[in-house]
Amino acid sequence: MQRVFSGAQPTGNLHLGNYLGAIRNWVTLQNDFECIYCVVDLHAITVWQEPTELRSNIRELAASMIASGIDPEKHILFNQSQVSAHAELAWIFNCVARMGWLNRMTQFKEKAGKHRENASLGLYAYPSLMAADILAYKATHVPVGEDQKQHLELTRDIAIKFNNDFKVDGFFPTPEPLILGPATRVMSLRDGTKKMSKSDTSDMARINMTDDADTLAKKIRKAKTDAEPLPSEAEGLEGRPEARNLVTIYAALLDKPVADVLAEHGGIQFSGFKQALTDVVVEKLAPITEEMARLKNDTAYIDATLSKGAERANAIAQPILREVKEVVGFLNG
Ligand code: AQP
Repeated sequence: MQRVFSGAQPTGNLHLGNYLGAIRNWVTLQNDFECIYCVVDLHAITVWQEPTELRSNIRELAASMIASGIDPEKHILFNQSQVSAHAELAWIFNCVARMGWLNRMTQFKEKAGKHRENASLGLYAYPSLMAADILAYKATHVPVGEDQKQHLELTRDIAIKFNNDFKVDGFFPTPEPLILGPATRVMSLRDGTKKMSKSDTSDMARINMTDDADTLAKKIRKAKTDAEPLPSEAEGLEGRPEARNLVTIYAALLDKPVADVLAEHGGIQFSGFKQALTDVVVEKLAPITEEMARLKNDTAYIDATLSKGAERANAIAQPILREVKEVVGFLNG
């Protein structure tokens, strides 16, 4: 069976973009693939995390995945730092990847900002760790949002270079990105040209998975829009990023084509559409939010589930790591 690997960072503020662009698709993939899903805490610390908050965010993210429908019994759900193969393989990949490749990564440039010399070395090497995450399991498919496409291309480059350098044709697969669903890039509620992001300083820019119904209603009511009513056809969304974003979210949550949403709501003012959108967001998110809160408090269950997941992940990754060490010329003890 083909194998899927994907992960999300426990950096708090899990939002609708993470859900529609990633977690919801991961749930669907469980029907057709062997799936390995990871809370990537090693990635999270590439930017400073307060330790107590990090621990809480790890549990919250695991809870949100289970509450969204990830099945930790049939598939594997675990926490990255509990499987040492990720860090070990990442070091080997640091020696395969070229600095020129990493210099091109737009996410590093965005996250490091103007003061690049103050960014952590880990943030720079992030894509190499991501390659290790995927290739430690020889995963064939990786569901990601648009923003991770460039990193996945780098994973493919690392796999190809490793296979060539060590003359082990086909040893690592070149994993395929799965950019799924109608909402691969959910945008900020305050600026339709910026993606919805955990690190946005404005909480009003984001629909958090933990928001209650009143907060959701307020955020959607205050979301930026233009003065025009909704168009009846998709062409009418051209040059209207905020309008496009709200319509896309509505369509994605209801699993409907955007054209159908516009055919139904075209001509109405945004005030009316925002009410309809609030109803749908609350209806779809409330059961997940409730279950997340319940599971998050059951820390014994979450911790035991992640530990069991780590054991199962380790059972796949360790033999692959042994093979890698053999190929590289290390002594396997
Ligand atoms: N706005 C988005 N729309 C669609 N998909 C998104 N993803 C993130 N933002 C959007 C996808 O969510 C998955 C988990 O990503 P992550 O935990 O690595 O989070 P991130 O990319 O760090 O999330 P943010 O909000 O973008 O964080 P910051 O603010 O730190 O940059 C990934 O598959 C990602 O594509």
